[in-house]
Amino acid sequence: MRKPTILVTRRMPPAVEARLKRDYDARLNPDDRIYSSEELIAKAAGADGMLICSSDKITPEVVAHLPESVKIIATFSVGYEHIDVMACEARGVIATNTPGVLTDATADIAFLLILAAARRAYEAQTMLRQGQWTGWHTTMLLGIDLAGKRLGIFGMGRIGQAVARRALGFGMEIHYHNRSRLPQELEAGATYHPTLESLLQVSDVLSINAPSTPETRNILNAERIALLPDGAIVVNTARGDMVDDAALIGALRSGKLRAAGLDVFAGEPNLNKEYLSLPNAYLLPHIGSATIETRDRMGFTALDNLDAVLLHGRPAPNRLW
Ligand code: 8YV
Repeated sequence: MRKPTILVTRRMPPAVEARLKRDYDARLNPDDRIYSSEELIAKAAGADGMLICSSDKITPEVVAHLPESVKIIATFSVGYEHIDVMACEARGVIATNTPGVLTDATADIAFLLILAAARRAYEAQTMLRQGQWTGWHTTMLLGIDLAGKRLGIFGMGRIGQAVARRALGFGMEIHYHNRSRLPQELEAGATYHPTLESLLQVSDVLSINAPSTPETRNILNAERIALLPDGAIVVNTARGDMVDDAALIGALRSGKLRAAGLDVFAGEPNLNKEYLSLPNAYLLPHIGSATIETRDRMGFTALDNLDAVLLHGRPAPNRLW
C-alpha cells in the first residue's frame, strides 16, 4: 500500500523524523527555512497531510489554495491562532493541535520567569559577568518574597492550573480569571474572578496563560496595567500579542511595574527592541516547551493525529473543529 505523503514544514526532533520516515513519504525541511504562503501551497501538491508549526500562517487564502489532496493539517503546538480553523472547516480540512503534552514544561518556564523577575536575576547575572560585583552588602539587588503574595492567573486551563500548583509550593495565594469558573476540585482553593479587571486589582504577580484570540489580543493595555497593584510583576508564557508592548514598556520604565518576565512577544522573533534596554525585563526566546521530552511528545501527538486520519481512518484525537 502507498504510504501517505506528509509535508513537514519545519525540522522536527530526530525521534519524530524517524517515525515520520517509517510511516510516511515525508517531505522534510532539513534546512528549517520558513516557507512563504506560496511555497506552502506549492510544496503541498499531492500531499495527504501537513505537519506545521506556529511559524506557518494558515490563512483563509492558504486554505483556499491548498491542493484537494490535503486532508489534515496537524500543528506541532497547543496554540492554534496561526490556523484559520473556520476556513479549514469550510473546506473540510481537519486541523489538530497538541494539548496536554507541554503543560509542565511551559509552567516550569512561567515559574522560572516569576522567580527571575521577583529576584532580579538578569541584573544579578549582568553585574557578575561584567565584573561589577565588588562585594556583598545588605541592600544589594533586593527583590521581593513570593511567599504570601497573590498570584493572578489569566487563563486557568491546563497550563494555568500547573502554574497554580507550583505557586502553592512557594506559599502564594492563587487568584484566577477564566471564561468559566473551574469545578471546586480543580480550583484547589484558588479564588475566581468573573472579570479580568477584578483579577488585576489583586495580582501582585500576573501570569498570562490564556489563548490568543481576537478577544484577548492587546488585552493587557495601559488601562488594565493601571489596575495592577503598584510594583506588580507581569509574566507571559502564552502569546505576545495579548500585551500592548508600548504600555508594558512604559510601566516598566516608570516603576509602576516592578518587573516582567517574558517568553513570548508580538511579531516574534522581531520583538520590540525597547525591551532589551530594560534591566527589569527578564526575556527568553520562546522556550516554554523546549525540553527534549516535551518536543518529542509534541511531535508524537501531532503524528498520532495524522496516523488516526491517514493510516487508520479514525477521528483525530485532538481535532480543532
Ligand atoms: C511551541 C507554543 O514551541 O505549543 C505552543 O503553542 O507556543 C510553543 O510551545 C511552538 O508554538 C511550536 O510550534
